[in-house]
Formats: sequence, structure tokens, C-alpha cells
Amino acid sequence: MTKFVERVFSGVQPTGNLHLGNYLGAIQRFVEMQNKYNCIYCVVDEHAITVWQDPKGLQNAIREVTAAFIASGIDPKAHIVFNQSQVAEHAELAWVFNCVARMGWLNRMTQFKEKAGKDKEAASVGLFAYPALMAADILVYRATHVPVGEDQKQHLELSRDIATKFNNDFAESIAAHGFEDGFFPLPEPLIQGAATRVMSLRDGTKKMSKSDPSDLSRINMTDDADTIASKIRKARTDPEPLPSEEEGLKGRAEADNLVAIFSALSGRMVADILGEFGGGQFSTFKTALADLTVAKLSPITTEMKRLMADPAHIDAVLADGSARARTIAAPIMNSVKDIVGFIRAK
Ligand code: AQP
Repeated sequence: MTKFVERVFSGVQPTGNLHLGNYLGAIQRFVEMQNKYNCIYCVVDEHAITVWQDPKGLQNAIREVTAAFIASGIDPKAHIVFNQSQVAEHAELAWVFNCVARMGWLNRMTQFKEKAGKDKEAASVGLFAYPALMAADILVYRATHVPVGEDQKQHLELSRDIATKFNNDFAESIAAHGFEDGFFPLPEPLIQGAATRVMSLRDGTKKMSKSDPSDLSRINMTDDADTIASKIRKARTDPEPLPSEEEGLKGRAEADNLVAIFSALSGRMVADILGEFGGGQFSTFKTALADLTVAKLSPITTEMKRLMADPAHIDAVLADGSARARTIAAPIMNSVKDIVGFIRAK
């Protein structure tokens, strides 16, 4: 049985408007993983251009995600922080995976359907092939654990399908090259915490998203204290007071979402929160939630601003992380080339 080194990989797209959902569903988890695993955190700029990005805005967004990682507590010296396009092996392995994955598999991806909208003919080929690149991001490090929000579950399942098919299709060649029981691990999604799917503040049935045209729908990681308080005050709720029991949150998407955010930010159980705020007015709860959100995000926002003032430092962090990422990815990609039957200079 091949023993895979336990390794965490995850990524965030530099598409602007980094929000509380990205923080609670992903970045906060990334920070926690650092004590237990060797972690690789990637600013996935190649994913970002699957939809149009203004080049200057893209550079800024890459630095902003990097700053958010570091300001949130990711240690780029102990772990690896880099941007995807600096490690060519991601795109190289993605091509091999494009040839392993089946059209039918990608056709079932709900995120493509949502992002492409009605005019699928006008969507980029990259947007369609996005999940194969995501599989390559993870597997080019033979990563075993992937912390993500709930919305990425289907893509993670596809990564496992691609790894399985590669291991099966090339089983003989994999064994001939000295690897026992498959070349790629089947990466485990880690979808954990109280807020794996943070919903829009304007519509509890839609996830909080960078691309929502309404800025009121999300708390941005760069929002100041007044903006955060005002967005939470204006967050949609129903006319009922908060329930005292968890059961009472059923069918009340907006209330459920705000309580989940409170729970994720405070580390308190939902029952405990409802014990304190149940039966009371929403306004009292919203004030406490705003204070909590500001207390949690403000130090991060301040540190992000400080880091963003020195782009050369951020670029140096990314260059260093990319060089270290390459030392892991290059030999794995070389083995893939050998397994597939390519000829390479040795
Ligand atoms: N609302 C959310 N709740 C919890 N987790 C979330 N994530 C995203 N939205 C939520 C998680 O954040 C990580 C990075 O996401 P991404 O930037 O790679 O892309 P995304 O999932 O497409 O994020 P957005 O914000 O929704 O962007 P748009 O609007 O462009 O689609 C992932 O782990 C994701 O699960």
C-alpha cells in the first residue's frame, strides 16, 4: 500500500471582494490546519481568468488574497503561500487531467451551470475545464486533505474520480515505475466548522459570493467597522423574534445564517447563543453580531492594509512560496510524464 505523506492543499481565487464566507468557510480553517499538517495555500490566479479579469485589478487581487492569508494567521515561512501561475506544473498536469476526465463528468458540475448562466456557448473553455485544473492543483502535490466550503464538495468528488481513473488507466505503468497501489491519493474534503456555507445577507437562499452585484449581500474582508455594522443592521430577517431552541431556526434561512455566523466567529454552540438571545429582538442580536464581527475582522483588515502598502514584500513571499512549491510539484510531474509515456530529458 502506497503511503502518502499527509499534506493539505487549498486555494482562493483572486477575483476581488474577499468576504466573510471565504474567511469562515476557508481561510479560518486554513489557519487551524497549520498545527497538524504541512500546508500549501495557493492564490489560484489561473482559475480567476476563467472569467474576464482586468490585468491591473488581477495583480491587486492576487496581493489582497495573499495579504488576507498572512493577516489571518497563515505563516508563509512554516508553510507555503504562492500564486498558481508561478508553478507551471499546475497547468501541465491539468492538461493530462483534461484527457482523463470525461465530458459527461464536467457536464454535471453545478458551478459551471450557475456561472455560465443561460449563454453556455459564450462561456470560456477554461470555465468548463475548471474542475480538472482544480484536481491538478491538489494532486500535483499529492495532497491528501483539502479544507473548502460546502460549495466545493462536488469539485472535490470530481478530483477523487480523476485520481481514481488515472490510477486505474495507468495501473500497469504506475506499478512498472515502482509505485504500489496507485500514484495519486484520493483527496479528502474537509468541510468543517459552523459556517461551511455562509449565505447572502440579502437572501438567505443564496450563498454569500464575490460576484453578487449587491455589496450589501456580503461583509468584505476590507470593510471598515461602520460598514460592517450597517450591513448587519440592514441584513434581511423575518418579523419573528429569535427562537430559544435550534428547532425554531428551521425554515428561517436568514435567521439561521446570522446565528451560524455568530457561532463560527465566537466558537460558541448555537444552543448557547439562542439561550442568550432567544425570544429577544433581532436588533439586540444584530448589535452583538456586529460587535463580534468587527472585533474579529478589524485586526485582520488593519494588517491586510499594512501588508498591501508594501507590494514588493508580498511579491517576495509569493516568489519564495512558488520556488518551494515547485520543488514538490516538479518531481511528481516528472513521474506523471514517465507514467503516461512521454519522453523527457533526464
Ligand atoms: N459563502 C461561502 N460560505 C462558505 N465558504 C465559502 N467559500 C466561498 N463562498 C463561501 C469558500 O471559499 C473558498 C474560496 O472560494 P473561491 O474564491 O475559490 O471561489 P468561490 O467558491 O466561487 O467563491 P465566491 O466568493 O462565491 O466567488 P464567486 O462569486 O466568483 O463565485 C472555497 O473553499 C469556497 O468553498
